[in-house]
Amino acid sequence: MFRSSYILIFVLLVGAIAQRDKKFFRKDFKYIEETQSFYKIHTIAKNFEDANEMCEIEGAQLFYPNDDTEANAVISYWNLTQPFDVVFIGISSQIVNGVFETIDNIPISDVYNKWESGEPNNAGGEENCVQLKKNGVLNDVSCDYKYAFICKKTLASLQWNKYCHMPNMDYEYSERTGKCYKFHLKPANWAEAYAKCSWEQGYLAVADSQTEADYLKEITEKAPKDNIKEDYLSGAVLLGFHNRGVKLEDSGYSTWGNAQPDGGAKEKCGSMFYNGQLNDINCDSKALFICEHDVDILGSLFDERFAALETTTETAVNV
Ligand SMILES: [Ca+2]
Ligand SMILES: [Ca+2]
Ligand SMILES: [Ca+2]
Repeated sequence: MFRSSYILIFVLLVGAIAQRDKKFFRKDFKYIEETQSFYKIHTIAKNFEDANEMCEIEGAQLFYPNDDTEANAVISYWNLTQPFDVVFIGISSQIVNGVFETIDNIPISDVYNKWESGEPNNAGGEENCVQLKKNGVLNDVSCDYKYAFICKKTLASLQWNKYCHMPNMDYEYSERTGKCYKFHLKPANWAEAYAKCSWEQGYLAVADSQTEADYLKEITEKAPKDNIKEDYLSGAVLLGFHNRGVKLEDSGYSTWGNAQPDGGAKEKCGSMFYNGQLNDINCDSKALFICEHDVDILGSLFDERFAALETTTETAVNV
């Protein structure tokens, strides 16, 4: 004998992708169709070297205009959004004095090179960097001055880390923890490490469980630490717990190393010995560090890059 019954079937339809639109790099970068590139205007003034480094950390490059079209497109975006009149651009004559080339070694004559009248004048004999003014002209200035700047990423150079749901291929997905990580081999102090992780769209790693602590220990062991030339404190990697940050008791893992914490007021920042046990560390100590990135499952379904349509259908079926 059959009995009628109602069974609820939940159907999750994922992947009904209407239109793929891969024009997404990072939320803080604006895509300009005309130049097929993404831009971010940095409003905090930096010297040339630091501006360059900031763009690299963001996975981009210090902007310079390739041609009139790009100069016009970017300047009009800049005009709409920011009040300042000059930005540093990715052109300098630091290698050979007086010979200007782009940060990717293209002679200035092959890109946008509208100098202001009377420029470049190499005033004081030390103007090796270039600023772009809002009216579209270039002027050589000292590389030590600080200006706002613009980072650029071309659509053609964009690589998408589909496991980590981010444009940074250096992050590796761990199946055990469901998170992504990057081991940094350039030593930094805690505040620098914290900032670098966040500029990369991650955060200074925190071990939330024994499983994650074991994983962090493993990647620390495997990291090619032998070739680092800079001075740094070896033996511990910086982690994101801190007297003002994530409380250890809330993190799910709090196995201290032998006799730790032992630094009191002198060691207010978090680290992990290479053996996986925690250690308080001086916030000024330079050490290696690990950034962590959450893979947002929901975000992956509603991937901003693909405008995926997701439909949850609840159907009652009479059998
Ligand atoms: Ca000048
Ligand atoms: Ca974690
Ligand atoms: Ca300590």
